Amino acid sequence: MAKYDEYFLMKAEEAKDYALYKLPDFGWDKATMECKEIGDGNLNYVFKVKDAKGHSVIIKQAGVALRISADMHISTDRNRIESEILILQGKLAPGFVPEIYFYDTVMCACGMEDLSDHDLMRGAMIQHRIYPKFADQISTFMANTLMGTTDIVLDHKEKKELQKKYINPELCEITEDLVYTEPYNDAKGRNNVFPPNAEFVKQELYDDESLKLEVAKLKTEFMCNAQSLIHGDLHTGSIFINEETTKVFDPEFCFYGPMGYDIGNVIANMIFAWCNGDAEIEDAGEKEVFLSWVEKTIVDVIDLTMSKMEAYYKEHVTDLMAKTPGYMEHYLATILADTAGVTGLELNRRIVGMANVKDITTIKDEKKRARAERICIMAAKVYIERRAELKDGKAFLQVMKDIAAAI
Ligand code: SR1
Ligand code: MG
Repeated sequence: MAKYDEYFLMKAEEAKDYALYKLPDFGWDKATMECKEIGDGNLNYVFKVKDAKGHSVIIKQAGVALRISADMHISTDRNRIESEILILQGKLAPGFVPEIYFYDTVMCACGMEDLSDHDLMRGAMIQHRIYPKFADQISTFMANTLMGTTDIVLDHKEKKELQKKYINPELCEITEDLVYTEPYNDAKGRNNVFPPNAEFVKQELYDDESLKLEVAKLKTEFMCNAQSLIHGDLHTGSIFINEETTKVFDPEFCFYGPMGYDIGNVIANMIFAWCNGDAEIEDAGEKEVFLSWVEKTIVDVIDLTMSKMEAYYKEHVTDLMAKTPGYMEHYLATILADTAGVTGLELNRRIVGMANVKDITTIKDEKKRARAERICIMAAKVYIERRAELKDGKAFLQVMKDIAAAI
């Protein structure tokens, strides 16, 4: 058996031996142990190791080259960041992240709780399943992890230590390029634009200078507002879910940035789910049930997150000046405006950028897919340009509904 004292990218058989080596006291039944690579993300390799006696573990390893593109290389240290953040988030929001059993800075791999009794949320959305507890659970996760890592709550030196420790330039650069730049100019020639919408994308995104000005302002906000230790990639592919629980994973893009980045990602990805249901569900009754739940979830995620943040603020604020009457309202209003802006940015980048979402790309009928994309883009422009005007969940939902009715 290898000693794992030098990095190499594992294959399934090696990951099985590695699980045995790292977790010798797991009670493994060696004879029936098996391993499968199950990753479907853009960056890493994910192995599920199990035996016939019910033991299992997920081994996640960072490769030097990204899965989405062999030309893109980023530091494998992202696995350490992800592991440490999951441990921290598990303390701030107990029960909302998988348990980390170990992490290994040589192999750039970690072992974590197997969540096979949950579904990956994006896949579940494409199958039009509903999860009535999701809005309450994700809003608790966000309020606790976001507010709990701010300057207004933490000791300022402790916050700056965290900021220093989790500065994440390479992963941030991916976001700065893929979310905040390329959807508006295809600067690196790697956008994936659905051909029937090519002219529409040119007119509505590449040629819209006033939109670009607002995106430029939001980009500075992303790069300069070290507000909170954000997840940094909180889409439905970073969430495992079942009827009872929501588990957030994959926080490798985490850094000190604006809280609205996480909340806006959740909202945009619910809009993708809505567009998929709108295009793909044929039965009118089923469609009504799924779309109504998504709509209620959009409203509730906004309103519950904001109200839980307000409660957290009132209970935990330590900064003296942040206790000044009126400041909390200002603080929360900027988070909500950022949330709207990021909702729009995430919508645009998943439609025209390098990393698309299956909710949209699996829509079979060309005309329906083109319409879904146009709904996302036109709603995105309103979320970005009128971000300061959207004051609650109902207002967020109305933007999408009005655009969908018009297209
Ligand atoms: C190059 S990585 C593309 C995307 O996958 C990740 O999940 C992030 O969303 C990133 O933007
Ligand atoms: Mg990811």
